[in-house]
Amino acid sequence: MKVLFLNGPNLNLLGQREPEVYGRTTLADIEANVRKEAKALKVEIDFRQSNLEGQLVDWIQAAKGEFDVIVINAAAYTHTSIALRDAISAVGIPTIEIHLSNVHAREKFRHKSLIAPVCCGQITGFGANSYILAVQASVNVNAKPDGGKKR
Ligand code: CA2
Repeated sequence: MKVLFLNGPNLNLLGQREPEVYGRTTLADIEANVRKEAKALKVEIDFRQSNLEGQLVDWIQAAKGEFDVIVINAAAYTHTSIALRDAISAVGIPTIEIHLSNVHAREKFRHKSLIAPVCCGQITGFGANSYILAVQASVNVNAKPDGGKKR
C-alpha cells in the first residue's frame, strides 16, 4: 500500500524557529522516522512539503490511482482552505488530518478545521509522534471494508 504524506506552509522551518512551540525535530528527522515505521509496516511512502496551497491541491488531485491513503498536515491552510477541502473530497482517497500541536488547546482560530469533515480522522497534539501514529492509522484505514471512504 502507498501513503502520501503532505506538509503545508512553514513546516520546512521545523526545528529552526519557535522550538518552544514545535520542538527541535526537523521535518527531515520526521520523514526519516516515518520511513522507518513505514518500512516496518511494509508501507510505501512519499513525503512532500509545500508552502503553496495550489501545489498541495495539485498533489492531492494527482494522488488518484497512485496512493491508497493521504496523510496531511495542512498547517495554517487547515483553518482557511476550502480549496484543500474540495480537493480531498473530490479525489475520494481516505485522508488523515494530522498536527504536531494540539490545535484544540491553542488559539480559537485553530479550533476550526475546514478539512476535518472530509477526513477519516484527526491526530493532533503528539508532536513528531503524530506522524508515526498516522502511519499506523493508514494501515487500519485501508483495512476497513469500505476502504476508509466516507460520505
Ligand atoms: O500543529 C501543527 O502541526 C500545525 O498544523 C502547525 C501549523 C499551525 O498553523 C497549525 O495551526 C497547527 C504551523 C506550522 C508552522 O511551523 C513552524 C515551524 C517552525 C517555526 C514557525 C512555524
